[in-house]
Amino acid sequence: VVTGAAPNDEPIQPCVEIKHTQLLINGNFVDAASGKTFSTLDPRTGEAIARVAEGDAEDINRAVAAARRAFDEGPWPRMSAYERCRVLLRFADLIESHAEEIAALETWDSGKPLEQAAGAEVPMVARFVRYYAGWADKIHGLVVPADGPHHAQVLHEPIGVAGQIIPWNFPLLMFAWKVAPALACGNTVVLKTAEQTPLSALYVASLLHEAGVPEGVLNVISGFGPTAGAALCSHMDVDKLAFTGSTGTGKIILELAARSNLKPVTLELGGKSPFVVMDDADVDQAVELAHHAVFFNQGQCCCAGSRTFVHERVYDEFVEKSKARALNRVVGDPFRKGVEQGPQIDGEQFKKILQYVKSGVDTGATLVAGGERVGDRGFYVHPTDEMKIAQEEIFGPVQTILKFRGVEEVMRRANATPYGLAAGVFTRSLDVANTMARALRAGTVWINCYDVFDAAIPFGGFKMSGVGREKGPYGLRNYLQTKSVVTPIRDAAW
Ligand code: TXE
Repeated sequence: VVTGAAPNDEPIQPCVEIKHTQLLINGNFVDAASGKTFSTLDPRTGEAIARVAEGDAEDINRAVAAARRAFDEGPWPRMSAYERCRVLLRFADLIESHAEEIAALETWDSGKPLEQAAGAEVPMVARFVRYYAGWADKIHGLVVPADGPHHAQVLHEPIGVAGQIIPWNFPLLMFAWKVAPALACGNTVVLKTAEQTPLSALYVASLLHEAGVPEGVLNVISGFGPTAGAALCSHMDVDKLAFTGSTGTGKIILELAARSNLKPVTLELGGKSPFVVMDDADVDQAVELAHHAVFFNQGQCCCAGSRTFVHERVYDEFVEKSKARALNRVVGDPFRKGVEQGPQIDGEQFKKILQYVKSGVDTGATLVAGGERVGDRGFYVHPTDEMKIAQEEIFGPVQTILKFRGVEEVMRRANATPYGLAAGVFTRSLDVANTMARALRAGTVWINCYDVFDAAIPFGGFKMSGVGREKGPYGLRNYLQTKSVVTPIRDAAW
């Protein structure tokens, strides 16, 4: 493995000031009602970056009350859609003008390479906010040609107070995916960040206020899942829930919603996505793409192409080249230039990944590269290539390369998982590409590409990878209620 900067070197000191560590409730940064705080850790060292207010049920109550007021009485749902659009556009401008600070905070808190945070995530966040800003004044209802003399209209209204819970792998992007469509539709929001990565959301939420969002429209609570998260899901005054995270927690959330007020829930959950390489593919290109599909973001992507299926005719060449590519991967301090892979998010994920690698070897897989810790502090893992039929989400830099013989076989095996978030197909044959695109049970099928994200393309899972779709016009549906209004037409001339 190439260590761009040995993880044992002194970590680079980030050039960013941590301005916000309190909860954001009703437009003000405040302490938790209990006064409690928790440490957010630097994944490079495992040491605390800052103490952050620890919200729990009482803070959720305060935040939901503020969001309720802002929805029921405030100007936000009633103000002109064009005004809402302009607030969101100003927000996107502010994100861009503070891009360096935002990217540095994100890297510090999550361990992702700064070049990726600054070059990809922050620009995507601004683009995403602008996409939904553009929708704000284009949400139209319908007029229905009903039988009889009736004027029937369908109104699309905001749903109310949205509770949103996000994970730690893309803290900023997940903030944008959740908050932008909700606000564009005129809803108010209580968002709970992941306990591992509270910092960037608090910072960008302050920019949204600078952009002119009214108080109480966006409330941000840092805290833990079973306390703050569960309280949000169970709250009787929350009208809708949106969650990104593990399938296990998704099930709990659905249950809490059902047991309280049956609020609708959208879920974006885990995956075990197949990446299929046919024998007509350009092997070098396929190796590179498959490498990125699984190793991007330290392997911590819900749609990671973590089961690489390779046709038997090119299998040996593919494994050799993938091994070389994994060994060339630059692991090191994510603040250093040229580093491709930083540390895993925390000790728990780090241990889980190494245990999966061990269990692969114990059950007969061949470990061809990596598979152990890099350095002796922080949560760095050697990029790993392994051959093993795997079913569970590893969420780390571990590539599992499986051999297949034919199209029918690989389609069956690719679909043989409880998940269905994404899939990749690498082939020169249009027929194979078309057949596979229809046969694969996944919310997104990338053909001869992977991880292409665009604000306008819907994203979400089949099977246990989720419920509903985010992004594009589909993402608006999650935040709108449908109301039919029927009026008789008296003395109709027709
Ligand atoms: O996830 P959780 P964790 C997968 C990945 C990873 C595993 C565990 O496989 O290894 O999940 O990660 C909040 N009520 N993904 O434990 O628990 C929690 O505070 C309400 C895939 O971090 O799902 C955080 O804000 N909320 C994934 C959020 O849920 C609760 C991204 C996600 O945490 C809660 C992350 C509860 N009872 C992990 N318990 C993806 N789809 O991208 C926890 N939370």
